[in-house]
Amino acid sequence: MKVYVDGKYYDKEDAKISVFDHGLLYGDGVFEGIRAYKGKIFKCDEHIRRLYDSARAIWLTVPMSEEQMAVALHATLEVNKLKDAYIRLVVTRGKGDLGLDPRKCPKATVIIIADSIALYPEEFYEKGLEVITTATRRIPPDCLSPRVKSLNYLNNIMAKIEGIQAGCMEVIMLNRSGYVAECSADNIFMLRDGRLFTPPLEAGALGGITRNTVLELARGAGYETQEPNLTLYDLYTADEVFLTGTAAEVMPVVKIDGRVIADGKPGQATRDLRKRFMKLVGR
Ligand code: PXG
Repeated sequence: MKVYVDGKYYDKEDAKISVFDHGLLYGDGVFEGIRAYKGKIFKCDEHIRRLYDSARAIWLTVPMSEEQMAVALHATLEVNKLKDAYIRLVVTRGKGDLGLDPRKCPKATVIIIADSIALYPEEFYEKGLEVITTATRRIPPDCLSPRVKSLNYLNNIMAKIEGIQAGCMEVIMLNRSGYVAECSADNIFMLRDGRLFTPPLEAGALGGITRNTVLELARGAGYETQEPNLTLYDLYTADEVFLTGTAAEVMPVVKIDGRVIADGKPGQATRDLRKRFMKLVGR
C-alpha cells in the first residue's frame, strides 16, 4: 500500500507525520471518507467541495487547488491499483508548537489513504440493523458546526461506544432539544405513508453526500421528501427507517431501542431506494 503524504508516496510503514502536527495534538483538521466503484470516485467533486468548505469554516488553507486534489485522489487509486476502494482524505493544520495557535503551523498536512473497503456484512442489508439512541447528545451547532467534517470525532466515538456496549453497530444521536440529529457516522431517514423524511441539517446532521444522493434519487422516483424536525416517537412509529453513509450506502433499520419498526423487516421503499443507489454506483 502506498500512502500519499504532502505530495509524495510512502509505503504504509513509512507514512508518518510529526508528533507536533496539530491534527494529532488538537484534532485540528478536516477529513473525508470517499468511495470508488469500478475505478470511478463516487461524487468526487462533492467530497472535495465539502472538504474545502469544512477547511474554510475552520480557517484552514488547503495547500493545493481543488483540481490538484482531484488529481491526487485519482493518482492514489492508480498507484495502489484499486478499483473498488475506500479513500480517506485528511487535511490537518500541520506541524506547529505545543500551543493552540494555528499561526504556528505554516503549512497544512495532506494525507490520502486508499484501501480496499471493509463492507458491512451482506446479512445486515437483508435483515436490517438494530440500533439504540445514545445518552450522548450531538454537539450543538453553536459550539461546533456538524457541517464541518472535522477531526474532532470524540462526541461520535462516545456514542459509538454506547452502541458497542449494547451490541449495536450504529446508534441514533439526538440534539440538545431532543430532536433526532443523525447517527455516529451515518444520516437517518424514515418513511411514513409513502413520504420520505430526514432531519434538517440545522438539527445537527452532517450534510451527507449519500443523504443528498438518496434525496435526489427519491425525488426523481416520485417520492415526496421533507426535512422536518423528527422525534423518537416519529421513528418508533415509522413505516420504515434506514441509514445512509459512504460505508453503509443504504442500510435498513428494523429495531430502535428495543422497539420493532413496522413488521421488523426491511421495507419496500428502503429496498427500492437501495436498488436505485446500487444501480447509480454500478453495483
Ligand atoms: N454523519 C456523520 C457524523 C458522518 O461522519 C455521515 C453522516 C454520512 O455522510 P456521507 O457523506 O458519507 O454520506 C458521516 C460519514 C468511517 C467513515 O470510516 C465515516 C464516514 C464516512 C465514511 C467512513 O468511519 N462518515
